[in-house]
Amino acid sequence: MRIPESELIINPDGSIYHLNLLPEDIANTIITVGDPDRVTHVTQHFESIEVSKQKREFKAETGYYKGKRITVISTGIGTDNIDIVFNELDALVNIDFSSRTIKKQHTSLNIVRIGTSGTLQNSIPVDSFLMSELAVGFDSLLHFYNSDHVQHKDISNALIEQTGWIKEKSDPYVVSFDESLGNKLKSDQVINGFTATNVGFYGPQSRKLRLAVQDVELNEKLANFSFNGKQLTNLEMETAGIYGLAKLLGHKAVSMNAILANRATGEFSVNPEKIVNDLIVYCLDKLVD
Ligand code: R1P
Repeated sequence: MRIPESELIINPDGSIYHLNLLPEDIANTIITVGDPDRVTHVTQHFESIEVSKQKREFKAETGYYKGKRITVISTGIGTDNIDIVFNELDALVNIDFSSRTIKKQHTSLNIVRIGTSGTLQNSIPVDSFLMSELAVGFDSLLHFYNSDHVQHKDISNALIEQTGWIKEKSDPYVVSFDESLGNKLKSDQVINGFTATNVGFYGPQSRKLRLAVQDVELNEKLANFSFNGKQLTNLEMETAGIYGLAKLLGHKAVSMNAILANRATGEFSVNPEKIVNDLIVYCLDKLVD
């Protein structure tokens, strides 16, 4: 079936609407980062760069690291941007732009988020690396798709019950990483985690500046939540959207977090650039292993 012009918007040069990329511009291995400036922090380690494009907060570079073709793209902040980035990356590989039809042969991308995050648990030190094995989304993104089959409802139901989640907030959805890609990125340097993805940085993550939050105990309740021995480890703003859309679209995704803050102790990394760069080099080397 032909996808109309209003649904799949292609720029006059043949590139996809927001990302400004052509199908041939991207590799099958993709690294997503939040901050557009972090793209070159990754590609500075490449031996060559063949594509460098930017539109809005979406900066992308494709090049080679130790002989492997990799695309690095910034998503900006939040799962609303993840919706755009993941649908458009998928369209670049799985939709034929000339006929506007879905290709018969599906291409699965390997996608690694290299992001920053704050831990909820006293026991997880600042400056550690954490891989999200599970993620819970407090945004509503996944509820706009037919997604029951990729959600772990038993876990989200337990979370609603244990935290007294109010109905005015969107129902949490729980999704998981891709185990095979996770195994590639794992080591004893990496903590396995259960990440909470929230819809904002301040109130939604219980940061109080001038506004009162609805539930002052939310972070404590999240830290104390437990399901079959699994506990929530950290807070950020993209992982659940990434896992949900990757599963729905048939891609493999893993979110790697540099823990910059400990929300339980109030501590913040003294050298955040170093820990993020260390995580970048760690992930690049694991991807070419
Ligand atoms: C908030 O400061 C941003 O930092 C974290 C959050 O997920 C959010 O995007 O990740 P990044 O450093 O990858 O952007």
